[in-house]
Amino acid sequence: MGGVVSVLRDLVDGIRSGGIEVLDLTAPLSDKTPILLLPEPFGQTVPFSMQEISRYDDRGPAWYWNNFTTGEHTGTHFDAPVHWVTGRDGEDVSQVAPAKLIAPAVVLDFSAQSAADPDFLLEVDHVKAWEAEHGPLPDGGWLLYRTGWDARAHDQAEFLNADETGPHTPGMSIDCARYLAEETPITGIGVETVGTDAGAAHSFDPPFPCHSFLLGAGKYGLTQLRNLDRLPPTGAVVVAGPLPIVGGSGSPVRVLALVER
Ligand code: 23J
Ligand code: MN
Repeated sequence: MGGVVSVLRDLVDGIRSGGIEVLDLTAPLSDKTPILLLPEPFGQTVPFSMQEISRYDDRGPAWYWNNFTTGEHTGTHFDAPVHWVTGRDGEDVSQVAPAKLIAPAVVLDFSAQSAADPDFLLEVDHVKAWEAEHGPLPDGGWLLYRTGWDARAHDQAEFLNADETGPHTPGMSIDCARYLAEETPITGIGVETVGTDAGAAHSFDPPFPCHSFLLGAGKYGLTQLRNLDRLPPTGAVVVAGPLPIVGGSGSPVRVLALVER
């Protein structure tokens, strides 16, 4: 018990002194936040929006407040297992254990490859080569996949990068998704793009393999992260707080990273 108290004291002291930096991996949420567009005939999510209730006026002289409208899968958000048919008997977003929301994270940087090829796919061999250099993927931790795509998040068209053949954004191969889901101890994967799957993944077999395999294995997804370039390859701790929407398939999430300086 004493030991636990001193670890927590060291943590808060470290944060206050700057020895531990707190980074925000969350994109700001507004009506400009890019959203996923699915091809016909699928249903669509809606953009984030706010409706003012009162602002120090007749409707409420001393208070300002809003209602807001959002999809569960808007902006920086959390995918729960029940989001996908393969995880339909799994957890909804309110059922994710709080202890799983604080976890180690590693960062795999493929921003150069993604800049050269917007359809770049992470492969099993890329992950194994990274592990040979940095050690095993963290048990119960996040694999954060850096692609540089956060630099496009100010503009829906640049972010989705779609042409007549559909969206072109980096992701991972079918085999890599299966490998991460079934052969590694990670709790989930985090990406900078609008979803965890590649833009072209609608035509993969199975479609959207990252969703299919990871969520089917009871793992999680985090999307539209930023500031991954400020994280070390290993050693960061991520705190991710989705709203406990009862029965929800996901939620906008604030994602913070703790990094020792
Ligand atoms: C529904 C269908 C396909 C996809 C998605 C949602 C997401 O990316 C998401 O936000 O989970 S690819
Ligand atoms: Mn999602």
